[in-house]
Amino acid sequence: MKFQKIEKAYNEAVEKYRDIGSDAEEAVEKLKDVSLSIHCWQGDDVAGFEKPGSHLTGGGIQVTGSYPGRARTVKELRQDLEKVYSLLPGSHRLNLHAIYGEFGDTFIDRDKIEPGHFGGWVHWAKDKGLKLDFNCSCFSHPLADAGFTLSSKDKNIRLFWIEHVKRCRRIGAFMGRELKNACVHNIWIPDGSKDIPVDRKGHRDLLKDSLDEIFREGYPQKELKDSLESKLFGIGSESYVVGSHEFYLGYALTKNKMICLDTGHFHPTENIGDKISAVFQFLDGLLLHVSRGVRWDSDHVAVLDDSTRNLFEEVVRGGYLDRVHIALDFFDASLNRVGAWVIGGRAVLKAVLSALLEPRERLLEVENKGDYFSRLALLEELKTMPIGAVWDYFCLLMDVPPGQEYIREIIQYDADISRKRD
Ligand code: RNT
Ligand code: ZN
Repeated sequence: MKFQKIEKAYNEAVEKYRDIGSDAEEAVEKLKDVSLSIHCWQGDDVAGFEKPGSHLTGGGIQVTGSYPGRARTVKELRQDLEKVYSLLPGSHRLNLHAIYGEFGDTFIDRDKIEPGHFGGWVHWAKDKGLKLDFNCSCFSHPLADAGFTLSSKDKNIRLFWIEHVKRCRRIGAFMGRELKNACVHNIWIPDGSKDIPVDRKGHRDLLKDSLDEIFREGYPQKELKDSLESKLFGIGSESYVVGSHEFYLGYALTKNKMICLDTGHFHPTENIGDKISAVFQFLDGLLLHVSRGVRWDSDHVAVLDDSTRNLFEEVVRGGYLDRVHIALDFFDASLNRVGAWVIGGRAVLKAVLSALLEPRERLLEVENKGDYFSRLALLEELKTMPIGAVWDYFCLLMDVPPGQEYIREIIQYDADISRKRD
């Protein structure tokens, strides 16, 4: 019965989209191939498993909220992730940070981690049919406390982090090899300063040298893809960030790497969507960290807002879906964490669907004719088209709850699992 209702609404929606010039059936087919890299760190407030029970943050990464039920062990995190995947239509990836290894009872410092510490994740991923992405963790560590890691003027600190990142790339390549699917390894460092520095150049010289050293080790593209994430400012690095957008864009272009555009890492009025067709003139691949900055890089849960929609409109309009790696990057501890993941993941998929439902040729035609009235009118009409009916049908096809049904499931999970943890 439910299926029939959804199918009926979908068929009507297909008609309506056809009338406006879009192919909803094709949009559904294309959405099936869109894979999100789900960030492990939403489940435990970026704490990781280095030291059991530890709850460290640093490097400007700020988690606020005290909702009960944070995942405290690898087992709990996997349990939460399984719930998340069961509520996201399509087949998705897992994005791990280096601090999420299985280190046993002994403390393994970051310059000592090995592929073996991630063997359990690889095993689990194989079992669940997931692919993996990876990140070095250059924060929440005593050697990051002074504010500089790969660009530190202290040679020992720098060497420590270089070793860490080298090992992380090795681990990423191991994941890519094992899962027969390239692992995206992303580097984000918190380096910068609170107050006005006089040697901006010095740290950037060092960062460039550190990266050159890190990338001396080459891996086949089918195992590992490297990405570099810039930032405008952070808490404690308000006046200067070593790894700025210009720095990494330049580095990526000259060394054939990807950049990562985190939607919270630019001036609040900057349009991230606008950057897509600019950087793709010169880059082969791009990583996106979809987040929601509220007044600052606050890492709120992604929602279907104008900027997220515009971002994916630009990805789809440019024909770049095959060249972008879409990852989520938010962490909110003020609501059920599994629910937050699901809201964000579903919102991003809806944003992609919404972009796929645009009557591209018609829009282009009126724009090329200079008929800006029709262009604006069509864009307005699209906002009230029945995307929800197409979304529900897609969920049903992919065997996940359509519409609001996941809310009940999250509330149940909250009562049965999350709230029983603390
Ligand atoms: C920090 C960056 C970075 C982190 C994660 C944990 O501002 O966005 O991507 O959020 O790597
Ligand atoms: Zn990010």
